[in-house]
Amino acid sequence: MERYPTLKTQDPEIYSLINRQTEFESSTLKMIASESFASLAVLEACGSTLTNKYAEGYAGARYYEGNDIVDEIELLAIGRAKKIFGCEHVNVQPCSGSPANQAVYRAILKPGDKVMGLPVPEGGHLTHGWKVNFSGKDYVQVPYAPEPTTGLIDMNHVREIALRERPKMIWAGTTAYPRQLDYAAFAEIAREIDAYLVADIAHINGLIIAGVHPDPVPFCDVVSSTSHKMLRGPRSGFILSKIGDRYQSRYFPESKLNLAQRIDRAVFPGLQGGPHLHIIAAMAVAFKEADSDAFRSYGRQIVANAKHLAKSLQEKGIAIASGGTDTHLLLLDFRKEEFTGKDFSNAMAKSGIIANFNMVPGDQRSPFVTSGVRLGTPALTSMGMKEPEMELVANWISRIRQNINNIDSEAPKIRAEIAELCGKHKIPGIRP
Ligand code: DSN
Repeated sequence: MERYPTLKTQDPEIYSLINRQTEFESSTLKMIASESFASLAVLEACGSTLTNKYAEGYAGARYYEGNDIVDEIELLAIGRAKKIFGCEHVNVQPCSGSPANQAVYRAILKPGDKVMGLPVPEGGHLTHGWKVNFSGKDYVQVPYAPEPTTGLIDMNHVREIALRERPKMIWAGTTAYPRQLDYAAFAEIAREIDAYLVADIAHINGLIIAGVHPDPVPFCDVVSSTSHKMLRGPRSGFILSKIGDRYQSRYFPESKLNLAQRIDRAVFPGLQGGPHLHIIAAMAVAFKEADSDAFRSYGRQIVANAKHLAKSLQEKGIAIASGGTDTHLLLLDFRKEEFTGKDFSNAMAKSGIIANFNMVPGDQRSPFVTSGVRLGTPALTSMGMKEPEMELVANWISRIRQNINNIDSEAPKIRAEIAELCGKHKIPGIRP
C-alpha cells in the first residue's frame, strides 16, 4: 500500500522520516504500555480538511460562523463517548491527557489546595501532583504509593493518609500499576473527607469498555482520559463527569455553574482556544470502533496476553512486580540484578522490543536508571498476537537476560526473528 503519495513528491524529507518510523514500528515489538495502533479510518479523519476550521466555543454557541456541520461532528463524538462510558457529561476538546487533567484542577480546586495522587516514581502521572509539573507547583501533593513489599495499593493505608491530610481531591489513576483499582473503596474514602474523586483512565479505558476492569464512572465525580493509547484513537483527551456538583454548597456556594459547566469553561476559554476538529472527528471514529464486539474482544485479549506473558516470564525466573498483572502491563523487577532497568530496556531495544525503563515498588535505584522495565500488550494484541506469541516474547526476553553482557552479538539475531514474526501479522493503519 503506497502511503502519502502527495507528501512523497512535495516533501521527500518528511515523507522519508515518517516512512522510516512506520517501517521501524512494523518490524519491532511495540511494547510501550501506553501505545497501540490507530486504524486507517482514525488516521484519515486526523488528516482531513477539518484541520482548517476554527470553532471556538461549544456546539450551538460558537464564536465563529459556519459551524453547523462541525457542531454535528462534536455532538456525535460526545454522544458516542456517553454511550460507551455511560456518563452524564463529556468534553472532547482537551488536546491530550495533561491538558484534560489541568482543566480538572481548574474546575474543582484553587491554587494551594491539597491533591492526593501517586508520585511519578510510584506509578502515577506528572499531572497527579508531581513536583516538576504545574500540579505539584500550584497545588500540594499528598502522596500515596503501592506498598514496597507487595507492590499493591493498600486501601487501608490510603484511607489513613486521606484522613490525616484531608486533600480536596483524590486521583485514582496510574501509569505503571499492574493491578485493578478499587474505585468503590476510593469513593468511600473520598466521601469521608468531602473530597472529589477523579479517575484517570488513560491507560485502561479499553479494559473498562471490555468489562475486564472495574468501571469508575458510577463512583467518581470526574473521569479523565486520553484517546490514543489502548483506545486506538487520535492523540487527544476527553473528560467525563457528573453534571451536578455534590459539594457545590460547600466549595462553590457563590457559583451559578454546575460541575459540568465548570469543566467546560475550564477547557474553553480557561485553557484552550479553538478545538481540534479533525482530532475530535477521529475521536468519534475511535469511539464508534470501540463500541463493538471486536473491540471488547481486543480488550479481553490484552489482559489475557499480559497475564500469559507475566506467567511465562516468571517460569523463566524473571521477577514480576506485584507477582503478576490484572491489566495491560507488567513490570519486570530487576532489583536483585546487577544490571539496571535502563540497561535492560536498552538491550531490549537493540533486540527489537521497544519498551521503557521504570521504577518498581521498593526500588532503591535512581529514576534515571531504575530497577524495572514496563511492558504493555495493547499494540501486539492489535496486531492479532495471542498466547503463543507471548511465549515467543518471553523466550526473547529471557535470551536478552542471559546475554545481557554480550548483547551486541545476540541482539541482531533476536531482532531478525522478531522482524519475521511481525511480518506475518496485520498492523492496523499500516498493513491490513
Ligand atoms: N506518557 C504516558 C505513559 O507512557 O504512561 C502517560 O501519559
